[in-house]
Amino acid sequence: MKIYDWHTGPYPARVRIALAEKNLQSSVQFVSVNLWKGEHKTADFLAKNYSGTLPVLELDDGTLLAECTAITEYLDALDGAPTLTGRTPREKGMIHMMSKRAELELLDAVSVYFHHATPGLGPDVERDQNAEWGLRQRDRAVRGMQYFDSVLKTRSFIAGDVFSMADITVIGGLIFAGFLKLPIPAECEALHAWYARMQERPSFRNRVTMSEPAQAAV
Ligand code: GTS
Repeated sequence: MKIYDWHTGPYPARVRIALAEKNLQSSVQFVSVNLWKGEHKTADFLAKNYSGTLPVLELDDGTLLAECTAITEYLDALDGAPTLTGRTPREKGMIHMMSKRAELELLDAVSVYFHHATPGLGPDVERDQNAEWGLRQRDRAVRGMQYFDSVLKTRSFIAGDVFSMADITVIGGLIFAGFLKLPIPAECEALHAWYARMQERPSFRNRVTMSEPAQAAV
């Protein structure tokens, strides 16, 4: 299998963490696509993923899977343990809901802020910015942090009592927020404590060095 990604990217981090949690790193070859040079918007790459985003998983039969959720579900279905997308119908439902909520209320919101209200990937890539929309999404992301803090006051992980894809999606959001110096509000003590625990996981620590990037880290 091949993964087209960018080694420091917050969305690629979601798949890299999933691979590490499942000990599948040696099953994939990483192909670096330089976002800062706009390589994800070339015709060749758009033929792989219509949406022009990373990561993309290419299976040995040539099947192309985009979307972190779809890729994580595919990887999770390859073997049994640990399970990232749920063991029971209830767990599966909760994890999917909370992961989607983490995209809507945090990760995708931070991403819109980056692409619309900051220089983003630079003028050659960011051709359709709307700063007002970006700033609204920044505020939405901060409200999202407060929401996930309230969730973590009631349970150990985002979707229940086990680590799951939903935790990985919130981690992606906080990695992206960290790049942009958008802090977790100080009063969000449960979210701070959970994130400190997440950063201790080997899958978090080793994710960037999982491949040998051809380009310098950004
Ligand atoms: N919904 C997609 C998913 O879940 O995979 C979003 C993927 C996404 O936005 N990826 C970023 C991207 O390609 C990669 S990174 O910013 O995290 O490194 N962004 C480039 C762009 O131009 O939107």
